[in-house]
Amino acid sequence: MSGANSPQGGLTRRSFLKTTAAVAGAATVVGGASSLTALAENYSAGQVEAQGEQIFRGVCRPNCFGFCHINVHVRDGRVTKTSRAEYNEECYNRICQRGLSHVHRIYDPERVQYPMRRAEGTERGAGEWERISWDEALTEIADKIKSIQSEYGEGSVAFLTASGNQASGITSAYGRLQALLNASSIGPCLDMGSYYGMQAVAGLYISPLMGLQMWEGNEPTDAKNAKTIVVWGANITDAQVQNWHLVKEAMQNGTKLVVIDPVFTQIASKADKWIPIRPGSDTLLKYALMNIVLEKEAQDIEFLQQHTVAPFLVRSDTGMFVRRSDTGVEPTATGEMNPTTGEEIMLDPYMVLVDGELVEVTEALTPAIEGTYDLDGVACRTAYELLKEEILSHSPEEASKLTEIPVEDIYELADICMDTPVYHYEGYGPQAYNNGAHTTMAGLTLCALLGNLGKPGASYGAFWGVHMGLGSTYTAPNGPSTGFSIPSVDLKNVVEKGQFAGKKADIKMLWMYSANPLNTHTDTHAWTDVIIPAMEYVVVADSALTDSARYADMVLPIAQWFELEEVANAGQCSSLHYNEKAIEPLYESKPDTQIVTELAEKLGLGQYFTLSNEEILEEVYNTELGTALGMSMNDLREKKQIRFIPGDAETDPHIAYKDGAFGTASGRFEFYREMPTVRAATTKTPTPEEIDRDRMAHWFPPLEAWPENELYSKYPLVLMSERPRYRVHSQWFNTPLLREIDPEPFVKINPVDAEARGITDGSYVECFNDRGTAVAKAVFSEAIRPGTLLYPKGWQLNQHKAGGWSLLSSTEFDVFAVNNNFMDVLCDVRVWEGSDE
Ligand SMILES: Nc1nc2c(c(=O)[nH]1)N[C@H]1C(S)=C(S)[C@@H](COP(=O)(O)OP(=O)(O)OC[C@H]3O[C@@H](n4cnc5c(=O)[nH]c(N)nc54)[C@H](O)[C@@H]3O)O[C@H]1N2
Ligand SMILES: Nc1nc2c(c(=O)[nH]1)N[C@H]1C(S)=C(S)[C@@H](COP(=O)(O)OP(=O)(O)OC[C@H]3O[C@@H](n4cnc5c(=O)[nH]c(N)nc54)[C@H](O)[C@@H]3O)O[C@H]1N2
Ligand code: SF4
Ligand SMILES: [Mo]
Repeated sequence: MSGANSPQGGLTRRSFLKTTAAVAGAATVVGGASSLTALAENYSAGQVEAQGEQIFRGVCRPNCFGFCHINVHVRDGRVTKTSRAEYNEECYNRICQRGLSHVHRIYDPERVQYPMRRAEGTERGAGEWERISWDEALTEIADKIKSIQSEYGEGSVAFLTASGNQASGITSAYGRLQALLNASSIGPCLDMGSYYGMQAVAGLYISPLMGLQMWEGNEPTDAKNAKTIVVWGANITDAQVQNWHLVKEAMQNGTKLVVIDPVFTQIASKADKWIPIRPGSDTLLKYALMNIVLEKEAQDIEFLQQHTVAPFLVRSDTGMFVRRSDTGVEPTATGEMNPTTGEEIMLDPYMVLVDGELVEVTEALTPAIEGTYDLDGVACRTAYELLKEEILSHSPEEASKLTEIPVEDIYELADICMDTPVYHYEGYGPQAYNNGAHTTMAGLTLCALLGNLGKPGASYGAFWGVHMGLGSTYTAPNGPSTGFSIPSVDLKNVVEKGQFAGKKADIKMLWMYSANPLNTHTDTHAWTDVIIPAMEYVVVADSALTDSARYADMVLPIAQWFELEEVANAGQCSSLHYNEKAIEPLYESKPDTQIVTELAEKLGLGQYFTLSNEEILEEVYNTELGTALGMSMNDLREKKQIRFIPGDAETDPHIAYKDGAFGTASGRFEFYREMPTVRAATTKTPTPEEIDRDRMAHWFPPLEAWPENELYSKYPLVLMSERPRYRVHSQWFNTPLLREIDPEPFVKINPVDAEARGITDGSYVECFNDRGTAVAKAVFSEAIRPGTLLYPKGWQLNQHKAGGWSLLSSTEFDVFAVNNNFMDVLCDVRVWEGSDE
């Protein structure tokens, strides 16, 4: 049996060895590094229109951060190939093997071609489908929405999305429908450890062009201005390929590269120094580095005084900063209104110490960063004193024991960090543990201590922006939805409790689009055993029969990226990217915008959905603001790529926190926070201890993946994932060309761990814990430290011989960051006893 319904999802084992070799070679070509010039020159020959061919501008838009501009070559209404198109900023020209294999994805015989309903009398997930017409499908969905809403309330219908396609048309159309229905939304909890950690201490940057740097750091084109690039758990050569040439070019100019990663990754192999670290322990290493900074008196006093909360006094009774009102002077009115609360802004300045006296911060040129003050019997200390105490409690020797990094290496790394400017490139590995937000907070704090922020070459973080829109009311014509906003990692709890935000919450219908949570979110069992069974109806709109689609009652075929006009609005480069329609939607597929429009008609909301896909984009971009900022649809159609942050990648790269300006309440770097607030409301409430803990970066072990954990004696291996070159998350999972090179799931294991368990290289093994199992081929690798396993992520369940990777992780989450703990997982591995075929 082959095709979408085969038990192994059409996984091919044919081996066209010749093709494989050729493609594997091409797979390493990314970007415009100078040593690849010869290849790049040959390659450009294929980027022009051949006779009888038309080229359309496409944008490849999975969330790999790349958003590569692509020439979509079309002949007789069919895409014949894809090639690299030019960015306006040349240094961002790039394409990868996935971008080159679109033809195989578009015409994948297993693509969902028509609406499919779960066959009557079969279980969800059984894989039996009945082809139906669009009219039948949308009538059924509309009836379900109406009946479920009337029985359980409007918020019982929920839409769930993730990062499958971050673009304006699709988001606007679903947003509008959701708002009009007062439906609930289930939001992604992906990479939120670092996002939360960054905004906790440094605030958010919103550019005058309406760009929001969700992950902030200097633009990677600035890395060349650093003496050293220190990579904290980023797999740049594989997961952020578009930036590798920037790192390499910096190295060719003399910048050094240090990589801190438990795994000897490809980029680690290119580094001047690789520092293997025990998973989940980065915060401790950062504190040890800060300890050495203090020992060597290398802290930047002026930066601390002027740009951080170091001189602010903290009250020992409330934990709040001392303000002028604490001295009995009433706050004064400013006459200005707070745009969010509508209340008048009152002036109540922070107080600092100068010569032992309390002074308003604006009056103090050089406030003391050390010192105490007795405020009518309440002891107060500067925030810097609190930080210092925390730093001094973590010696390099203690950190060395727990991180398993030799103490000399910690000292050497401290020297590197002190020799500024240093470009700290943070990836998403360290934050994928329950303590992840604190590694980001600690990394930024280390840099603030050294004044290594806000200048060329001096940075800590990542670089990823999203455009916030141009004042269009399209997504909420009658105001925002009154439904619930539930973080996906908490959905299981909400379903079990039937409560959210102090109200009854009966989520009974789920519509998933641009998301595959049964695969890409933690704890598949939470979905298959709790969430999905609690639903009366499940819809998935996708072009592939994913794990999530397989558990749906109705699967809707969507038009793929080059089959409609769109504007991609997120990612690295912080630009809007214009995607032209190259071909008609294949088979019976429709753009999401059209699906929403046709459904709205059946729901009696037709008067709100009179615009075509193109007109929706015009409505969203042709606002007064859009025209004023040069971001109208005309601008986009003409320019193709428009930055939504000021500057120029090559000549004027974005500098985060420029000149020490931070987006926090105080405008300073807040290594100490008065009142930590959660990123998103959940069914959990922070305890007083957790609030106290989150005021500053703190070291505490991962929830599970740590030797002290009681599970450790039973499950001694930390289960980590990597981003494979052949998929972005679960996308391209079935693309025949890529399956030739990467045919089936495998797991990398250190030979020491394998031999102790009688496992041989290339044999099938079962990774397991109390939550679930995954069977994959063992690949011996000295690059994996003993005590860990590493699997390339994104295979669908039915592509494994048994089980699946996300069955092993849990939906536990940190109450503040509300993040998926992808790597905070313990397991063990054994020889698989199942049959080979
Ligand atoms: N091909 C491909 N590219 C992708 C994606 C994809 O699925 N496929 N996904 C995209 C997305 S959404 C994201 S968020 C990015 C992520 O991009 P990256 O952050 O570059 O990649 P990750 O695989 O998340 O992890 C980075 C590294 O962290 C290491 N690591 C794990 N635990 C720790 C730890 O405790 N400390 C330290 N220091 N390192 C640790 C891992 O070994 C890994 O090498 O990749 C994007 N790019
Ligand atoms: N084990 C492990 N799992 C992880 C991670 C990890 O490090 N380890 N990383 C996580 C991270 S950081 C991320 S960002 C997530 C991503 O998680 P997801 O966003 O769920 O992953 P994708 O597979 O990229 O996309 C989901 C689906 O969107 C569909 N899609 C694409 N375009 C469109 C469209 O235009 N319309 C509709 N309706 N659907 C579309 C795709 O076909 C795909 O099936 O994965 C996470 N999963
Ligand atoms: S998958 Fe990512 S890196 Fe590859 S071509 Fe597409 S956008 Fe670019
Ligand atoms: Mo991500």
